[in-house]
Amino acid sequence: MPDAPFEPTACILCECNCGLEVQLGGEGARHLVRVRGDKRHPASRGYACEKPHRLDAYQNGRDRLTTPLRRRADGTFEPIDWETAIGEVAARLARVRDEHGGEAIFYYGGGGQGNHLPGAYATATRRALGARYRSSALAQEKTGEFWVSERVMGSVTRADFEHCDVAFFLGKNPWHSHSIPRARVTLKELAKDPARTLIVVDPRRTETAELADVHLAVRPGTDAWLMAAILAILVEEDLVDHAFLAAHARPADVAAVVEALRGVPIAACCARAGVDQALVRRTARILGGARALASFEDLGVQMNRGSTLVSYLHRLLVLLTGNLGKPGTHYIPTTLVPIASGAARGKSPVVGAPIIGGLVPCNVIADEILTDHPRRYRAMIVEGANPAHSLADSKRLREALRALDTVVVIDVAMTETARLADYVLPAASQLEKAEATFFNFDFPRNVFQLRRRLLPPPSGPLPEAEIHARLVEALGAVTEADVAPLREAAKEGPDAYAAALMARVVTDPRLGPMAPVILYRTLPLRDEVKEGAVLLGVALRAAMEHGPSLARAGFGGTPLEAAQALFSAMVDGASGIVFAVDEWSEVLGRVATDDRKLHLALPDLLAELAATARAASEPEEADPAFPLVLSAGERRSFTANTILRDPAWRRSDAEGALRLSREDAEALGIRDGELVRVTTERGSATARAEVTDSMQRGHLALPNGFGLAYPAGDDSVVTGVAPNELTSTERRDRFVGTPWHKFVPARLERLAG
Ligand SMILES: Nc1nc2c(c(=O)[nH]1)N[C@H]1C(S)=C(S)[C@@H](COP(=O)(O)OP(=O)(O)OC[C@H]3O[C@@H](n4cnc5c(=O)[nH]c(N)nc54)[C@H](O)[C@@H]3O)O[C@H]1N2
Ligand SMILES: Nc1nc2c(c(=O)[nH]1)N[C@H]1C(S)=C(S)[C@@H](COP(=O)(O)OP(=O)(O)OC[C@H]3O[C@@H](n4cnc5c(=O)[nH]c(N)nc54)[C@H](O)[C@@H]3O)O[C@H]1N2
Ligand code: SF4
Ligand SMILES: [Mo]
Repeated sequence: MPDAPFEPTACILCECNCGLEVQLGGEGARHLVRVRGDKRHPASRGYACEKPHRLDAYQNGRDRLTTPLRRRADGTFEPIDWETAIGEVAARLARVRDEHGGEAIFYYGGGGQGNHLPGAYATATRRALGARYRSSALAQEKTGEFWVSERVMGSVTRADFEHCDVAFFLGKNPWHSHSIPRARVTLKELAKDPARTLIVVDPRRTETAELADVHLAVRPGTDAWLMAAILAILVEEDLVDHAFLAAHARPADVAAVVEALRGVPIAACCARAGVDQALVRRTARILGGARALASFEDLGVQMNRGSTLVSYLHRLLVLLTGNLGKPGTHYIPTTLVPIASGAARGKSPVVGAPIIGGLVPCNVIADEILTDHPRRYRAMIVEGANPAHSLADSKRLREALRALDTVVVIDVAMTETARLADYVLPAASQLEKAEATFFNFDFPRNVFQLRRRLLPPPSGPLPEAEIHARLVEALGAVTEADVAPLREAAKEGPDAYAAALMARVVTDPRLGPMAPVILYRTLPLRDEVKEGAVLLGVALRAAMEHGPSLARAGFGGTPLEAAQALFSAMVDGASGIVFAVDEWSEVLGRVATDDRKLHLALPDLLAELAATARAASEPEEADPAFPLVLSAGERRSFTANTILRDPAWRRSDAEGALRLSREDAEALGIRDGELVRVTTERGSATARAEVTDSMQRGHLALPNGFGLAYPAGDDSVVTGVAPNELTSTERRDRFVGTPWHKFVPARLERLAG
């Protein structure tokens, strides 16, 4: 038999979503036999790292869910049919809504690294239930950056590493974590070109740091001092871009920032950060002298002490040096769905925590539940996420999930969170339905890919679009009478359908919020792209908001015409399409503050800077019981959050070693490969030690994505340490509540034997 053809899809293991081509084969032709980068994908252009070659472990995991499950009184699960499951879930959630208000129903997730269409369909379910509060992983990593960016620029930015002459990575290891297109190609090009400079700020000598021209091996948790020193040197040595600031910033802001930075004690800050002042000065001069600076901050600082201050200082670095709006610098992308929003609106009902970008801080979720406050959450829907594993303090989160009246989990696998649910609803895998992500941040040509369904789901699981459609129907929010006219219109062609949609749905306050489900139920689409229906709404919004960018990509005309053309291209472009073409000259015009100027001076964060600067020469306060700092959750070659659960997918670091320095190993009498016990204020775990020169003294690292239970024979086996058994919810940023996963006080001991 000839080999099956390679079919286009995308990788679902990190937010790059590189285009892939896969060949199906094996039993029932349901295995991913060969996987390679897709050269036709407009962003990744054939690139893929080592991880997607193991994607079959996702598609054919032994813990895949095959039927809806209902918890019995004794905690075990019984299989139930879909009709029972949908009926009972709808009835229980409706009861919570009727007794306590829809606000008591909390929604968590909506998609991981590869699957964002479920979140779009879930908006219908949330609206049908009147659910108001929600969160996702973004509220324990990016909300600080988003909030600061929103206040300074009215928008988030990304950067163009392909064309920069100076690249700056702050608490980020893109060699393994990627997050920029074709990361390793770009990093190697930077490293080998003598005219370009790669700068890495990381306590560990990471794979990226190995390639760097300058590695600032900052002491863990002291980036605020390092960044303050760099900025103060820029001011002291007059390396700021005055022309840029005169044109785009408010003079009073510039003056306030300059004055604040003049008060920073540079020598003390460098000493506190553990970096030689001469090296910091050299770095500041490179940054200040860059023709084009591209920079990226990530979890090393965003999940660490002073995270929001560091995000602010990073924005100041970019803007004081004028690195916004020209090739090789920062840009404001054209987005399809505003997932990276920093708008602060409202507070969480119990704790009063700020809601940024619509998300309740992950670290307060347990506090919002474990209370007798009348507005506590009573039910939770979890979709495409594993919060019992991924949120700080797993023990407390488990307790919170158990305290809820109803927990519904929609997932492909029996996860740590699903085990605590009242109802588990099995989802079709990302190869068994059409899927997409809204991590579309490229520039000047921005890319979107609707991946086709490559194989039908086995009997049992359903695509989330279908699950949400059934739920809203069971809740009575969409009836046959609502959808029948659209079905009729569809028979007359796309224009009649669009007209009916505008007249009957978009403008109807009851049906408007149900649009995703109505589109799914009525838009005639081929089976392999059926779940793409909601994209018609997405395309319509994009056409109304970003007409010129879409037109340059070939989607012109009236907004409706543009939307229809874009939607057709999305549905037909199996390897991804360019949906927006931008121009660098437009970027500064996208600054969306009220007066369209950069608001450099944020008083609360300047006060925080002043307090931090004052504290520069104070000694580090370490609890003698926990003298070391654990970074809980490092990205490595074979980690991918909890998307791949079968431990056999890893070709190295099978157990997820705990990394420590030679100095600490010697002091503690620990040899490479020995078992050690790591203890924090919240828990204790056993791991295998990896003694390495890449770690600095006092710093420990454990990988993320470990500690998952996976079936082995009649039993299940847990491999490695679940990082959040060791973290606490209280250690969090005081502005936006993001956790300090990278700064967990810890102690280490050798285990006998
Ligand atoms: N292989 C792989 N890639 C992934 C993922 C994955 O699970 N596996 N997950 C994806 C996701 S969801 C995300 S959010 C990104 C995250 O991507 P990254 O943020 O790059 O990932 P991490 O390895 O968690 O943290 C980055 C670095 O922070 C450093 N660090 C620790 N403490 C400090 C400190 O005090 N200061 C500074 N400056 N640095 C510090 C660590 O040494 C580490 O090298 O990765 C994405 N890519
Ligand atoms: N201590 C510590 N904790 C961390 C981190 C850390 O560095 N340290 N990193 C944090 C970060 S940055 C992130 S992004 C989070 C990630 O944590 P989460 O947001 O919880 O996401 P994942 O672990 O990726 O879990 C994704 C879930 O989606 C399921 N899934 C896969 N495909 C589908 C599908 O098609 N449909 C449905 N319904 N489900 C599907 C998978 O089985 C899995 O259960 O973890 C965070 N937690
Ligand atoms: S870089 Fe990310 S999306 Fe691309 S192949 Fe690797 S894990 Fe997959
Ligand atoms: Mo993440």
